[in-house]
Amino acid sequence: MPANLTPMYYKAERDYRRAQTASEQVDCLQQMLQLMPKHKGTDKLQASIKSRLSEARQNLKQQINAPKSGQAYRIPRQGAGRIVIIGGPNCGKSRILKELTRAEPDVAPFPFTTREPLPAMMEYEGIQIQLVDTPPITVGQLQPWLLNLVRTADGVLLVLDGSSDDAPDETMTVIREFESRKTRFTETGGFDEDNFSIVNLASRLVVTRASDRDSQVRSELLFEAGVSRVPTLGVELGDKQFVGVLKQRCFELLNIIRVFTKSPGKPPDMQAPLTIAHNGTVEDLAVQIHEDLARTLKHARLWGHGDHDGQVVGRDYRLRDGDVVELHC
Ligand SMILES: Nc1nc2c(ncn2[C@@H]2O[C@H](COP(=O)(O)OP(=O)(O)OP(=O)(O)O)[C@@H](O)[C@H]2O)c(=O)[nH]1
Ligand SMILES: [Mg+2]
Repeated sequence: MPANLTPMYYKAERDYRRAQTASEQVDCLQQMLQLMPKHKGTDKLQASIKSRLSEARQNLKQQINAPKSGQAYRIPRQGAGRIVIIGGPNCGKSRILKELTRAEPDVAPFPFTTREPLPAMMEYEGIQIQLVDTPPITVGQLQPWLLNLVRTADGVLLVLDGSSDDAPDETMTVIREFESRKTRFTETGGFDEDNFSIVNLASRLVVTRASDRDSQVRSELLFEAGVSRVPTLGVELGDKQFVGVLKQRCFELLNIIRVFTKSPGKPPDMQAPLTIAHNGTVEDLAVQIHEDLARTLKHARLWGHGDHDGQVVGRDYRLRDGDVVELHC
């Protein structure tokens, strides 16, 4: 039996995946339970959410009672999505952040330069995407805060130094550190269907110093060693042409579309698109703006990919990147 989950439920589930603390997780799971239609088709999902809820409550209790230990960073979410840049030492993580944003991270030709995470905003065709540079990961050195930052991200750039013979092993180490903590890098993200504690992250392998003629061989070694294949992009960061391509790949990684809204009789604000998931509907757009709007929404008018300008469409109509929408209650 189909679960027939609503856009409001999916929004709560997305918030849960992004929740950075046990307390936020508890709130989101409670909301998911509340928003879920209760019938045979959702029995399994309900049971799974209830068990995750009791686990999150347990974690929350432990955190409250335990003395504070280890490093913690609180990085507020901004923009249409968050992409975390990770990799071994000296592979070019900070240089990527420097090229794609206005941030000025320390970039140096020696390893272990970056000690703390650094967020910065990347502009891409009217939307802002948050990128986060991170310290290098080596054997046994994956800090809990970094694991949490990555598991709650919307996407990951896994960076491999195309000019170094050590890079395949170093990158493999990074992958294993995450894998042993139920975190995998895959082409598209999401929870594992059979085991909700496994998080699959939408990822791209970025091979820096790609002008090195063996760079491709080095990245292939990784996949030949059994790592599941993710789309790969070779870049030479001194060359500006790669910056545009890398930005576009970051946008694609988030799997979102840009939609412009307008009020009746007024032109749309083409400077400030909203973003919704790829394949998102008119109702998803309304949920994004305000839950009340989603409840009272009757129909929408569409300019863009419809049959004709101003076409009337229902709440289930699937929007496309660049559509202009007027919502009517
Ligand atoms: N020519 C060239 N140099 C690169 C490229 N990517 C990175 N570099 C250089 O490689 C060095 C290391 O880059 P960083 O960005 O500091 O490396 P990182 O991964 O942040 O290093 P840690 O913070 O130590 O982990 C710097 O000198 C960069 O300018 C590239 O594609 N081409
Ligand atoms: Mg760095």
